[in-house]
Amino acid sequence: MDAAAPMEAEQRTAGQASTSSSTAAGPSAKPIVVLVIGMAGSGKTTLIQRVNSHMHQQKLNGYIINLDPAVSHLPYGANIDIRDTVNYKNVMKQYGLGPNGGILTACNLFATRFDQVIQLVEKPRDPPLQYVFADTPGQIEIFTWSASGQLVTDLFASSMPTVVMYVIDTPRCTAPQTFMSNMLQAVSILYKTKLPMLLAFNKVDVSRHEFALEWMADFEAYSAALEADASYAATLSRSLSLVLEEFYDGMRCVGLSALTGEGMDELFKALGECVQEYQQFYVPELQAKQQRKEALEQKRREKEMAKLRADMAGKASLQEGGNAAGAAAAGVAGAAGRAAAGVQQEQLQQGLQEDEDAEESVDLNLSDDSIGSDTYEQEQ
Ligand SMILES: Nc1nc2c(ncn2[C@@H]2O[C@H](COP(=O)(O)OP(=O)(O)OP(=O)(O)O)[C@@H](O)[C@H]2O)c(=O)[nH]1
Ligand SMILES: [Mg+2]
Repeated sequence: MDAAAPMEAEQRTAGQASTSSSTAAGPSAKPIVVLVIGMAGSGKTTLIQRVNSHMHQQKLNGYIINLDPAVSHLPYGANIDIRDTVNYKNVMKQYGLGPNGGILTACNLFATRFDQVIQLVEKPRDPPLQYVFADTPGQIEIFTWSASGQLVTDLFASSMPTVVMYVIDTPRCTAPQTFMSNMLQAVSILYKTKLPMLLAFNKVDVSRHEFALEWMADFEAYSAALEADASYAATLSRSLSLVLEEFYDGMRCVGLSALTGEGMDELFKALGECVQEYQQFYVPELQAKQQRKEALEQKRREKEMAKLRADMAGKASLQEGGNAAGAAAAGVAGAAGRAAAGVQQEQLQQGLQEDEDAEESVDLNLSDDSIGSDTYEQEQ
């Protein structure tokens, strides 16, 4: 893997999408990060191509990151492309993996350098960036249920307003049970990322998405669509539809066509609303999480300091005992005894000094290992 690759790739394509003088987000505002996630073939890449040309048209300052190592052709100019850093076919050969293992490992390798990507995105620009779109692999679980996906999501979400755009292949959702599978996938992503989400019903040029909106708004309508089906799966879908009412209620939905460009204005409007949700719910949650971590660290430090003080007190009383013994010996054995007591005291002093030195390193150790493990417990 080439360490400098994200930088080089960015320099190579810098400015491709950055032509705007419009600063709708404000000069000091951070860009809105949109993680484009969806099932294979739902149209994520084509949609980003459409979004890219819309941003050029509207003079919005955008930035595109491709996180799919297996894509053979990109219809847009990515500012950062994972393929410039890691070749998933080489990874497959090197580690003896199949295609999915290769893609997953390539993503994991790239994620280890993702702090560089964040730095590039955060680099001051004039005019500043307004939107960052990230294209993800078609194998949805490679991003949503992997360490790399989690890392990328967390790094973005803790630095910039971040939104998940879940792309749905509308024509393939017209069957009520396929629709339900897609909704369950969306719920699981929402549950995993806890970020504001937008449902993007793509390919409305082939099939309008109003049926989906109706099913989401009206349980009876969804139930009626399943009426002829008395199978176990249909009954389960009916029950799930009731359970999902709350999920449907707060969900923003837009109908889009990557092919014709329909729905682009609605998409950007909905993204703005998602950012408000991010500020309102995610930021306080993030701050609370940080405070919990700090409190945990502080508690652990105090505990270790108390333990150390107790050890020191024990050593000091030992030292006093040593002095008394030295004095008694001096009384009996004269100068030789006094010398022996002096040596003993010196050794004890040296011991204490060593402990004091050790205090610093114990303290430092604390802030590394223990905090990590405790945080992990807390997160569980
Ligand atoms: N009719 C129509 N076809 C579309 C639309 N968006 C994408 N497609 C087609 O859907 C197919 C898949 O599109 P991609 O953009 O490659 O989908 P993807 O989600 O990136 O695919 P993976 O990355 O492989 O998961 C292509 O043949 C596109 O031309 C759309 O809005 N309307
Ligand atoms: Mg794609």
